[in-house]
Amino acid sequence: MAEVKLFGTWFSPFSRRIEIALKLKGVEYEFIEEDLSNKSPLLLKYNPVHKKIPVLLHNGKPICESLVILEYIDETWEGPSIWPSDPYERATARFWAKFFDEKCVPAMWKVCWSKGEEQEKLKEECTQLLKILESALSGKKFFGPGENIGMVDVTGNFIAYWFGILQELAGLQVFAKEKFPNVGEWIDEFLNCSIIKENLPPKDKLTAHLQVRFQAVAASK
Ligand SMILES: N[C@@H](CCC(=O)N[C@@H](CS)C(=O)NCC(=O)O)C(=O)O
Repeated sequence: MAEVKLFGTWFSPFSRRIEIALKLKGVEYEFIEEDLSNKSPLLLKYNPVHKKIPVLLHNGKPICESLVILEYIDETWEGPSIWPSDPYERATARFWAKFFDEKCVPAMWKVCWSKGEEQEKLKEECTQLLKILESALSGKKFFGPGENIGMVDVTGNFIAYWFGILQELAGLQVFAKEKFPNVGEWIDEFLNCSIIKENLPPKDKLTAHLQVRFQAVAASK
């Protein structure tokens, strides 16, 4: 049987994505929890460029970067396609997944850790990004394909779950359901799916973990 290992951390939205994809495909895997403050020699060996989780190890061969791993999983294992097969829909899905990772995740992460003028700029940037998502989701339950939850939605897990918890801890209200109802609906539908619910870190555990980081940042200032 193929040997599949996933180097990740329980609190990472990036490694959670991979777990969802492996489960959807019915692939058995071993999860190796990394300590990111003391990265293992194996992680550094398998991802010497970025030195980040997740890394998927398939029969001894490493694959890095979550979006690349998600495509690899789809191409390697049979079972339900996790990316659309139609080339145009596939390209559109890649576009949104890239938009989440390159635009939304960095701005939504940074706005919660910044202060003053920098935070005000980031709030405005996040508002513009949310407006884009609001219009992309107009008349749609999920990013899809069709009416169904797909890999684009799964790659939006940070926006749908982590960002809400971070906002609360930072005392911000960049996202509010009243301001962005389509995004709010999408978040509710997303968090209601059983495959998602089963693959999210528990809210109290994640909140406590992030709170320690907030306290450490506050103490260092
Ligand atoms: N672009 C990467 C991002 C992965 C990422 O940021 N991983 C974080 C954990 S959530 C990490 O390993 N950080 C360790 C570090 O930056 O040293 C992907 O999609 O896989």
